[in-house]
Amino acid sequence: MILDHINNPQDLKALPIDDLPQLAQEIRELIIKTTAENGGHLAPNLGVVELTIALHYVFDTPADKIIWDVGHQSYAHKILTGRKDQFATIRQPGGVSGFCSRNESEYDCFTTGHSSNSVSVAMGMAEARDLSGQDHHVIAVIGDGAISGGMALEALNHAGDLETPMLVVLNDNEMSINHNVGALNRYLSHIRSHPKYSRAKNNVHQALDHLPGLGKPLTRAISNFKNGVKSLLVPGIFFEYLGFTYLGPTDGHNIRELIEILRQAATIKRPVLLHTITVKGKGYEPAELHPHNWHGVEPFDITTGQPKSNNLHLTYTAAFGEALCGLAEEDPNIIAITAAMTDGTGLTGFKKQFPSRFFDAGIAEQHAVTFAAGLANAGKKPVVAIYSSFIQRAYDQIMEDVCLQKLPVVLAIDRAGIVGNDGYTHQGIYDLSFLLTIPGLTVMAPADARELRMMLRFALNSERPSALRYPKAQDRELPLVLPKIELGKAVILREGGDLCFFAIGSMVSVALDAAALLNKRGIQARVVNARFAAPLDDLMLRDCIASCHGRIITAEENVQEGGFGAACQMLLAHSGADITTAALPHDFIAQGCRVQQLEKYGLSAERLAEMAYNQWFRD
Ligand SMILES: Cc1ncc(C[n+]2csc(CCOP(=O)(O)OP(=O)(O)O)c2C)c(N)n1
Repeated sequence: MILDHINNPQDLKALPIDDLPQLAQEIRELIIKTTAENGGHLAPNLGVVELTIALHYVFDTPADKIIWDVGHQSYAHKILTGRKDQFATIRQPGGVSGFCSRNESEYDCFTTGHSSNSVSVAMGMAEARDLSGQDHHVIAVIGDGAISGGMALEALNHAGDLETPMLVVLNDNEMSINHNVGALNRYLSHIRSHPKYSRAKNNVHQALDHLPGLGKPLTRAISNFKNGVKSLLVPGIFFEYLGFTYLGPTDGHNIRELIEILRQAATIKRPVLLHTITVKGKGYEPAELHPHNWHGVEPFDITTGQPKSNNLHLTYTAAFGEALCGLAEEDPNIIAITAAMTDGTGLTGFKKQFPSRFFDAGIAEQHAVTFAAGLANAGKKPVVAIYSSFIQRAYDQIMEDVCLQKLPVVLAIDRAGIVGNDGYTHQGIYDLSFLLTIPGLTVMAPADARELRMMLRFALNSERPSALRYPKAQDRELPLVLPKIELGKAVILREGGDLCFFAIGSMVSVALDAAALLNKRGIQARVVNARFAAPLDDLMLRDCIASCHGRIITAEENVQEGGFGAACQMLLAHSGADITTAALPHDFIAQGCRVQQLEKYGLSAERLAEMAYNQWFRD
């Protein structure tokens, strides 16, 4: 095996180019085998194996800097940069990260996970290089989905203007997670479908540039004519107008061709955009055939392509999708919006059933939220479904365009809480804190899927902006009748006078279990399902203080600072109550198993019961 002898880019550079296709094959096999065991981003990684080899073959990393947008496609990069032997631990607790991480390797020069920032990062690093009189290369590798994100477009606009030498490699596989959307995508597909333009490009440039000039007016006319003809004939003219030298499109699986064009790009002392065409899922047939099913996968059987565990339990995501379809049947004003995460947010069924009322805004969380504000302003009932971590991008839009204007937009915030194997960049553990600062926003979290349905209906009937947050978890139905939702009203699920668990969302069932454990020790805990983090149920909190000797433990799957518990503490600041907040630490939390991490941070039934016992009942 060639790969046995490759531990870093220096080893790679010692290989003849003819060996590189075989190396690519071996890396692919390792990626497929490992992803089948651990799960991960299979299709994006299979598409960039040749590109990764070529980049490390031509450039001199880590002195030259490569920034992988999102970083979900960095597996081959990790294998080639000293992490081959740990690769089996990818996405596992304590193992190699599934994204690029500055903590992990000097070859990962930026920690990534959120899309569309690589051009900005690369540009900053390139400017700093020039200001410091250094001369290394800076390269951003960005997908055709990510390049349509607002940040990437802002950076392209700026980079072309500054003329700082840098290379943007556009990895165009015609896919985001689902099929790509938008006008830029149509433009790229136009270039892809006319490969002959590529070969013609240099000739066209040269021929036009050598047309003779005959006096000023004629020169202007000829110049206009040249630009007109170029825009018809030169691929990538859009990028050229932005100030980039456009190279390509080139076959992203032909290593020799890639090496040649990268060497050429490295000689150009201005911003260059290299457009490579790749196949998402390349080399594993099921992934090539259905790349969107293979973007991110759970462990699977390589021969059949079937997932190893068949999970038939209802997730909150599925419950949300079904509930929204049911409500949309009753109300034609309901509209669903995703930011490039149709499947992930459970909207696939809605898209099929109500195609004209479904919008995929692309990787554009900010735009998706303000687009919803526009719809709500004109009388529609928009529901924007976004993961907690990604909606961080739209904080300003929620504040200014939705809440300041009191528009009844519903934010359906999925993956709120610990997310598991994706780790640091994807944790949804800050949303309660940043949403609670916004005046006039109703913030809810359901205790089970039935309550999620009730809350969604409540939010859609509300005249205020609402946020509804729910975890990456399966439903565990509470064995209780749930009273109807009333704004800012909590409900008592279990009576007890020794202490009170005042819990929200996923922590309600955990608190019920903790109360059952305390009951075995003769301690009676009241359990309250808070339902709302804003507005808080002031009366209920004061009743709990009076009925439970002022002993309250709040519980939430969010960081401590600025969260639900902190809001309760603030509300009761002068009440004399003894409030303890059970929450996640104010930190960035690494990849791991959700259940184990909740246990570690004190958010399991055993740990909550222990907390109560140690605080008030140990003699
Ligand atoms: C801000 C943000 N929104 C959404 C995502 C989720 N996400 C991860 S990869 C991806 C698609 C990226 O598509 P593309 O750039 O074309 O790369 P490909 O996976 O096709 O290689 C999306 C939407 C994210 N990582 N960051």
